[in-house]
Amino acid sequence: MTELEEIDFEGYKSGYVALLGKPNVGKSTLLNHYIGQKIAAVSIKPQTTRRRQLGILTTEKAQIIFVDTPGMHAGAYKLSEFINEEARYALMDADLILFIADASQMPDHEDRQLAREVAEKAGRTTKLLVLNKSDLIDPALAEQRAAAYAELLDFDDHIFISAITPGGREDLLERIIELLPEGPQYFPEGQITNTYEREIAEDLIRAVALTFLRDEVPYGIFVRVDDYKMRKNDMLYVHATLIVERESHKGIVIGKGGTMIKQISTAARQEIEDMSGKPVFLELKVKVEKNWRNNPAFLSRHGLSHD
Ligand SMILES: Nc1nc2c(ncn2[C@@H]2O[C@H](COP(=O)(O)OP(=O)(O)OP(=O)(O)O)[C@@H](O)[C@H]2O)c(=O)[nH]1
Ligand SMILES: [Mg+2]
Repeated sequence: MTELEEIDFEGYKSGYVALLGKPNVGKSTLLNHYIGQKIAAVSIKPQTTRRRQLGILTTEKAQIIFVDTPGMHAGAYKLSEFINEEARYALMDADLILFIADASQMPDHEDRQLAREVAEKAGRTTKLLVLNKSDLIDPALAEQRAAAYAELLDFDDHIFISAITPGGREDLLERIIELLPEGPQYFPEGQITNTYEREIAEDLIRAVALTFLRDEVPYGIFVRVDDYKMRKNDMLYVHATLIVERESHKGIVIGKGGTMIKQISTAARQEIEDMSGKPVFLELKVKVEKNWRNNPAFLSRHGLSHD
């Protein structure tokens, strides 16, 4: 018996809930919904999330610590090792695993690979199959889809939801609370994440760039916020650098006559204003760091390495 098990928490539940799933299934969208604020970047492209991020929901009955993770994927870059390890760490630490699937598609090799990882590293943890994007499927197909995903892993239960519409989301939350162990409030009541605003701003800028740019450029983008401070007039001043892998990508990010960088800047400023609740002055620069995704020194300097 551990020390925690000897304490009586009078029915209060708490624990770490890992949001796992291949890229683009809607993990960060769901996290933002439960937290009621956009703390995690979301985009239409896969590989938006690169690091683990906590979203802490404290209620009268429970404290649910969601751990958003990057979607595991097969990538040849050194950066992919970091991304996949981030998901693995969350998986090993979890009290409850939500395996998020895109119900609008059949399971594929990435779902199967993730299922193998989960079975291997968290065989005994409770696992819920969460079939997201159910707004996109024909209800007649639903149970057949659930059965196809249920074959991947020994799930304890499954539930259909849509991260962008009410309904299943509330049922899922109740189910999560039921399944969590009794425990203390690990984090103070008002804390909703462990990530600093400036890091969230980096992710938001990157997600905007992912959305605007053509396929070959986005994944080679790294955003670094160089300055993030309040000015006397109650304005938030943000200076950030978009780091790309090649000279040709720099041209694409800037665009003809600076049109692309202007579009990115306008949309990103709006996102940071929504997140911070303050008027924002945003200045963006573009810089080339050749092949940074495979550069151990760069990755380690920017916290993208576990070495
Ligand atoms: N129709 C529909 N779209 C959704 C739903 N959930 C998420 N999306 C969309 O799916 C896309 C990907 O969402 P994200 O939340 O960034 O996905 P993610 O799983 O965090 O992706 P990574 O961070 O890349 O692993 C976005 O365009 C979302 O708006 C849903 O329930 N229904
Ligand atoms: Mg994400």
